[in-house]
Amino acid sequence: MRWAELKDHSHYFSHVTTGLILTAAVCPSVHGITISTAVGDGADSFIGAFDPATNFGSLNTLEVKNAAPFSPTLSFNRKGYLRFDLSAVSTPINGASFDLTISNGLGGVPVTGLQTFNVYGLDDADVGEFWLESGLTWDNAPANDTASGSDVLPNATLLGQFSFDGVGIPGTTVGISGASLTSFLNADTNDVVTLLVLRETHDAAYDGWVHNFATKENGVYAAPILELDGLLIGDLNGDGFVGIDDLNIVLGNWNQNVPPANPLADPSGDGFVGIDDLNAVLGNWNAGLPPSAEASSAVPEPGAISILTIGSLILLRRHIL
Ligand SMILES: [Ca+2]
Ligand SMILES: [Ca+2]
Ligand SMILES: [Ca+2]
Ligand SMILES: [Ca+2]
Repeated sequence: MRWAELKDHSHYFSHVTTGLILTAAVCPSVHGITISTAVGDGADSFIGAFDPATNFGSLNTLEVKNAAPFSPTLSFNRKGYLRFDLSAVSTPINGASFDLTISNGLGGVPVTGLQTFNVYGLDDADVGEFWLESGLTWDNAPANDTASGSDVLPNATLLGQFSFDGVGIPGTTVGISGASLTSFLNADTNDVVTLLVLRETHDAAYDGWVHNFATKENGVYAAPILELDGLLIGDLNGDGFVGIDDLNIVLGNWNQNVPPANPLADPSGDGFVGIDDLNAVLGNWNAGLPPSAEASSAVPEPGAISILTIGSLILLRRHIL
């Protein structure tokens, strides 16, 4: 069905109408930890009513559509699903934003006017939280109201909305932020959260526009991200990345009491710089976004590698004991 629809609309691809961004759905200025759907147990996919048993997890866009059905038994509605891994983040966080990038992709008859999208959070500890990126379908997706292109089941909660005009402009960042999103993330208990993206704006044309957002498989536009104003476990110097600088803070104060040792070297807070502090760094090694100016520090220098090896041996020895 997907390809039949594609064929029907192929003549529109050459003259896509782009619209202007109307609302301030553009990514807010939250700084700190950046987590994409490519991290850890993260995942992104969409589900399609036209092919309810098919998985689209490997595609490079998230397709979203809410339109009139083609027939009583056939609709081209689509909903987006995104999961983020929060295991490297220490809660509570102080603020958060969720960002998507509009992408090129499957089109359709262009829509006009304001297009509004709802972002929902799947209940924490829901049985469907660990959906498979290669297995999610319209039929098995958690919280999917299969009778609707714009509704979810009661096990998901509305966290916010974003809007833009018409088909949107590829490369534009859209998303949500605010207290509802922050509270939802702080309430998480198992280090994974799932967000659903549904188009609230209904299209009377069954063959109308399919909105596309970049997934982590997209080579042109950025993957979906959460930007969190909080503490990245192991990021002792607070630069948003767990790397050699943080390791050196621990090793430079190794085996000392605090004070005189640097308090930053004691993330466990027990007043001593030891194995717990080392594990906070090594356990989240490479988490976060490498600071661009010091990108080279993400690659340990020869001298640092030996220090890291020593650290790994200490970690290993502890596991043996
Ligand atoms: Ca994917
Ligand atoms: Ca959760
Ligand atoms: Ca750091
Ligand atoms: Ca300690």
